[in-house]
Amino acid sequence: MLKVWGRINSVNVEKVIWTAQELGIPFERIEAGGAFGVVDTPDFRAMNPVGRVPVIEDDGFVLWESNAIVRYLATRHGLGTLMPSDLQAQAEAGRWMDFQLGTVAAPLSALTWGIVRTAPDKRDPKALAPAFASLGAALAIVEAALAGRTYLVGESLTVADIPLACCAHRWFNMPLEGTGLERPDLPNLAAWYGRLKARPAVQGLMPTPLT
Ligand SMILES: N[C@@H](CCC(=O)N[C@@H](CS)C(=O)NCC(=O)O)C(=O)O
Repeated sequence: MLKVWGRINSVNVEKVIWTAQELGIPFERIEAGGAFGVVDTPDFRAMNPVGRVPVIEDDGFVLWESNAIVRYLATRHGLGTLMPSDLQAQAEAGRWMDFQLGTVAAPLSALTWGIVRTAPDKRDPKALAPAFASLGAALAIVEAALAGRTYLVGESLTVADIPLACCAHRWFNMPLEGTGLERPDLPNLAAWYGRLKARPAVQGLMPTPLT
């Protein structure tokens, strides 16, 4: 059976669990990372020298890097559905996944640590403002791409949507009260996030409040 190492409050682990659930793949999740530790053990480092979650093991095949895992699972179990079979649609989906990792992930991580994982009286909104602006600007690009569309690529859910929707969950649920930071209005993004979050495969995942 597919094994997934990683704590469930990691955005990168969520992508993988959502993908597995969307594809109906049975899996076992093993707690690792954060308060669970494990990531610095020799056994874990032998699987992932970076010491990060998620990691999967599938029929003896070990893989780390969340978006690579999402692509692998979708290609193995969902070619023509979650992974588009058309080469150009596949490239577009890959582009959105790279955009998530290359442009969205860093400011989101700064805000997760600076807001979600920092007590309200210790937050420094001034220091967080650049990350907040960068994330808002990146998500405004997704907002524009979603105009008149239900999904980012094609007419159904693909691997393009999952990583960015996991990030959108954090964006929309980050507690901003008392920080003076204000989310720009992104109605297409909000509607898309709402549709995706209602999918059966997402139920129980991505809880609020964020941790
Ligand atoms: N680019 C990597 C990033 C992995 C990563 O930074 N994972 C975080 C959790 S989101 C982690 O393992 N942090 C250390 C820990 O949880 O102990 C991926 O997408 O898989």
